[in-house]
Amino acid sequence: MPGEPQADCLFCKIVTGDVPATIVRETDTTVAFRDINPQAPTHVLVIPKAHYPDAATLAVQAPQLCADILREAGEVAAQEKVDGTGYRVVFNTGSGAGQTVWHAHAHVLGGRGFNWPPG
Ligand code: DGP
Repeated sequence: MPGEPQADCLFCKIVTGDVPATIVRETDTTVAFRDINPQAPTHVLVIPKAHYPDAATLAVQAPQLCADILREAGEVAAQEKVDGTGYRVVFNTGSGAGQTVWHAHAHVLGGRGFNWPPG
């Protein structure tokens, strides 16, 4: 079933509390926690509690969750006080783009300058 928890998924284990994480926000449908390997002063991951392997699959199978994640990304930025200067929201999708965890997640990065195009 789409959205069902996966026993071997690291982020599903963060949702259940079986793997610890520094959670900064939580809603009925999402969890936001600090990235273990931060790439900016603020680096928070926003995930759906339900399991979808990547953002593209999430968009097709559970579009409301995409809206929830983007709303929460904005809430994280405001809570972290990086919304004024600007922040970046990234969905690495596919291994060629750097995706390493196969549970959809948005990176919310802020607190420093950013280049374009991204590396
Ligand atoms: P990506 O490369 O886009 O799939 O991003 C996965 C991110 O997940 C990466 O920036 C590091 C982070 N990460 C991996 N393992 C853990 C963990 O156990 N805890 C936390 N908080 N973050 C993790």
